[in-house]
Amino acid sequence: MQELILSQEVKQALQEKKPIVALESTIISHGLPEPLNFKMAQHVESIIRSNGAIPATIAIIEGKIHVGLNEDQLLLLAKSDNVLKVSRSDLAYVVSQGFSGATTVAATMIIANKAGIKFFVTGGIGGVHQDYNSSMDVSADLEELARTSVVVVSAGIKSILDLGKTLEYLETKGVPVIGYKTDYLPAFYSSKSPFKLNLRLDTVTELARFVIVQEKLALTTGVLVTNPLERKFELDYNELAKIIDKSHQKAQIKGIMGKKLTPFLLQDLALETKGKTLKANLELIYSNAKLGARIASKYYKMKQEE
Ligand code: PSU
Ligand code: MN
Repeated sequence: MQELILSQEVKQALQEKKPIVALESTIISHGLPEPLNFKMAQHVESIIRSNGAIPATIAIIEGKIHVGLNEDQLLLLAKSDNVLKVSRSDLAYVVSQGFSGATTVAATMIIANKAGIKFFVTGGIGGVHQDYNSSMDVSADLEELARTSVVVVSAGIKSILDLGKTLEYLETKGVPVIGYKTDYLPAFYSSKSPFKLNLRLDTVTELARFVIVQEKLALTTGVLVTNPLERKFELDYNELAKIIDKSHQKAQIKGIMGKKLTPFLLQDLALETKGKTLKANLELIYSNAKLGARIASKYYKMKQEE
């Protein structure tokens, strides 16, 4: 089997059955601008530590799959223009060619699962794109949630996507989508979308218990925990929807699609909102990191007591 390179800290935490939280690297290389991306990458790790877990940022560096990165590696991901965006379909290519790659939610889930890491924190997942009827663009993140047993903590689904179709897809695939302290699907930059969720849990203890039962029932899908951004950092859902429409039109005129679409839209929104989406993006990642680390810690504690 292709070897994973675990950082010393991650190796030890796995041996000692300590809580670990995986982090993706696409948000570093393709989701946020420099130098914010590097600051975020470091700060999110420190939040996970201060909430009782060990962070494991995942990426491919010169063909080697790394779980837990050092500062130089984070810096490379933040600065280099030669880091590919790697989803499930790109993994073997990047590894076999000896390239460097930033992992999406899908690829991070695959690697975390192979490493034995149960929890994963990100900003937002990919989903069904708004132009699905013409493009058939559905993120591989959804299929991965359907088949890989990792708990993903996110701020819901970016409103650059079709939230309704994304929820339907996840439901069809049997992926539980849980609202943490909310009845409505959070929309990434906005704490609330008009889409009602079927599942709501209000405490970290209930979330940890949910994960344990999911495992006992051998339900091998992923779990999506959606954590609304604090109101004081959010952008108005309807106002943002208008800006997103414009960004989509720009993308269409420029012929931007596929892998390039999400990074383009994120960049354009940051520009159009004078950085407000960036501020929101950072805050939601930090809030998710805190929640993810707390669920992981609680889960391990409950397992020990069983
Ligand atoms: N959310 C963000 N920034 C990002 C992404 C999500 O705020 O950069 C990334 C994640 O890595 C996610 C990916 O897995 O976008 C989805 O891309 P695509 O739609 O091409 O599958
Ligand atoms: Mn896509």
